[in-house]
Amino acid sequence: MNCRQRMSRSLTICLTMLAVLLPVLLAPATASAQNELTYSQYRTLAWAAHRMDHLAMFEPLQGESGMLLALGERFGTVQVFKHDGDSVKRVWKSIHLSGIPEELLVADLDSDGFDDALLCRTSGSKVYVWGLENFDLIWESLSGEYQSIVGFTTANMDDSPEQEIVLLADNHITYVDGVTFNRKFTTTGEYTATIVRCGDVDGDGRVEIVLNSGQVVDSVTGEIEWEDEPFFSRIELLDIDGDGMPEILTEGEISGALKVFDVDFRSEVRFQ
Ligand SMILES: [Ca+2]
Ligand SMILES: [Ca+2]
Ligand SMILES: [Ca+2]
Ligand SMILES: [Ca+2]
Repeated sequence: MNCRQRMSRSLTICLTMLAVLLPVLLAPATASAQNELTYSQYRTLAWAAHRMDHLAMFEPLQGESGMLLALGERFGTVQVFKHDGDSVKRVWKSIHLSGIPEELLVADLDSDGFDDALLCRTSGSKVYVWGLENFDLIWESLSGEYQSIVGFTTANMDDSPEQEIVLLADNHITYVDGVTFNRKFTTTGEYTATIVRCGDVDGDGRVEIVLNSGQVVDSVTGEIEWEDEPFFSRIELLDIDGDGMPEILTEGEISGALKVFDVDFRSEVRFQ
């Protein structure tokens, strides 16, 4: 065997060893990748979280694998579960709340582009806000402050960059600042809605409040800008035609038709 043949043989041996060792060397990376949710697991979690008021899903803040699911249970606590590809474990449980959790939201209250707060509305007419970092309680509405809170959302309603918590409380719409938690505005008008959503639905640069009772309300004056027949029980805002203005989508809880309203044209979208 000459020198060239020996080098060739050594190279072959090295490549063979590499082929054998490579899977072993890559094993730790493969194991950690298994902790990520599969697409199917993620979709199942997201489906439930988006369909149910008592669930809210959010990403781990430090970029770890998996997803977090907050659940408001009927014995009076909110609990957070960490789901990854091969396990689920509870990472936090609240104190006993005043009333039963009715709706959970995750929000970016300081408007920096990252979710930072978990909010819960309870049957005791209270709202609780916990920071996502450590689940410290950062605000709760005062006991007795509201007789009933039937719906809420978060949106930026005014000139301050932070979001406001928008409450449907005692038949009025109230904004609470998402950073100072001061009450900023309460409408004089009364509304009988159960779902509130906020967005610039007519493209005039000002956010409107959309209620499932069928009213579109100016966010600065609290006056009704436009009103149609009552919407179905559920409403969402989504720009379905890409013109930069969200349409109002409404459907019933169980079955029936979808209606879409374009507030800019003050009419139902006929899809013709
Ligand atoms: Ca934030
Ligand atoms: Ca604001
Ligand atoms: Ca507007
Ligand atoms: Ca649109």
